[in-house]
Amino acid sequence: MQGAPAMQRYSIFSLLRNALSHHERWQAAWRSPEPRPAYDVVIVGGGGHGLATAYYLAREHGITNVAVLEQGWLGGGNTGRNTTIVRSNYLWDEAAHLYELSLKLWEGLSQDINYNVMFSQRGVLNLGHSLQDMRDIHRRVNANRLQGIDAEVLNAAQVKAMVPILNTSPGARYPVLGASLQRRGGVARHDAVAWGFARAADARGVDIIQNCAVTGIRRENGRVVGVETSRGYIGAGKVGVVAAGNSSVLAAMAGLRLPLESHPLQALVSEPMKPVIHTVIMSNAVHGYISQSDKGDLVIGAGIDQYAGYGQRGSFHVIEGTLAAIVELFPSLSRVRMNRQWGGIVDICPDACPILGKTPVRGLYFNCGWGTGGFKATPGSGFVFAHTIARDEPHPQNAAFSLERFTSGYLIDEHGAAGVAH
Ligand code: FAD
Ligand code: PYC
Repeated sequence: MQGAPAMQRYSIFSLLRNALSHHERWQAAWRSPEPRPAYDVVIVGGGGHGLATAYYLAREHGITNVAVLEQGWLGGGNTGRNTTIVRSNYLWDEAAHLYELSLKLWEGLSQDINYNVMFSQRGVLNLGHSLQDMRDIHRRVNANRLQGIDAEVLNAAQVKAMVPILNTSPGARYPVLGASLQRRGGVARHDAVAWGFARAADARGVDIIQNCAVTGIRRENGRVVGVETSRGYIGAGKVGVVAAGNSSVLAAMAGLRLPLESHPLQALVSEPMKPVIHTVIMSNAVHGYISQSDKGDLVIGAGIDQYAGYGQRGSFHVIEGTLAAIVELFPSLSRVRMNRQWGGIVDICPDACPILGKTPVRGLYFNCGWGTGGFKATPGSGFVFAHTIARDEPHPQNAAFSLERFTSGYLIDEHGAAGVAH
């Protein structure tokens, strides 16, 4: 200890003090205020997207009379249930630019919100198992390069060099012919994203109110005027709904129908192991993907359960199919034990792209339909949604993702890039 720098001494003492306490001296990261009678903007949903929206409303537009209403606890929805993959390698310009805006924000996020979100750019591989997979990979990599997004095609030997435990033998049930690689892709700590945005938004004056379910959306003369909640009525100049798996339920409260289907999507983690996988590996063909957390557990995800529903749990046959595929790809993992499994509800649009914009009700905005892939979009989604709410017009990067595309027919089909889970 002698001669240790002051900062280090402080950290060791505070670590000891907190280890021996019951955390009673910990400073709350955000306030828990009583709801005010009215706000300029009410955000429904305290997941990453809702909290990011509130943060950027305050930071970019100076709108701080804002409440985020969360029915449970922050990040208890899909934000805390996803497998944390971040990438921007989508096919069509509209989607690729939106996700790339987000990826650029991820690259400075920990500094921006002064909270370590553990963003780790360890690369994302999308495996190709057939000639058609490889044609699709080439097409998407070429598109990404034209869009200014980093993308490479790897052959089987290059994939093997990156992931030695992957079975690349030609006799494998799913032979690996190659892969696309986005080196700037990776993973982040999902809870930290919610907590970091919450703390940063709170510091700018946003009220974050947990255990506050929105039960109705009040309208007068075609305009939103407030929300009914489990803690009473709250007036609002504008309302932004960012409720992921519950979007259709919220839309119905405003007399709207959205082109969404809600499905369970599940994931599981293994016991912790020494590092064996240093990148993210996804395989659309086999509906499985895997990465290894810094703690050492294997993080494994599946395709959606095909039935629609609101139960935040999955079914055994999907886990069984996914683990069979993972073991085919990584035979040496066959004896690893799985520790935990969970599910979240994802809202999926017919074109596997989100809805982000205005609704026929004036002052009411929806941000939904991210399906199986919205975690990577968290900062970008919040950034453009805040712009849309503040200015009552879309940001150039979300203009194509309006509700009108389902009547104009200008769909943006990203089923290929949304990939694995579909
Ligand atoms: P949420 O975090 O779900 O936030 C919505 C919030 O709204 C919830 O907290 C909910 O409680 C609240 N709410 C709902 N109704 C009400 C109401 N009436 N009143 C008040 N609050 C309400 N995406 C990726 O990019 N990469 C991945 O690797 C990835 N893996 C995934 C794996 C799984 C198993 C799952 C389920 C999803 C995955 N996703 C992934 C998708 C991603 O998690 C979501 O798209 C994203 O987290 C959505 O964020 P959100 O903030 O909109 O939603
Ligand atoms: O969108 O990259 C993704 C993803 C991976 C797993 C679930 N979603």
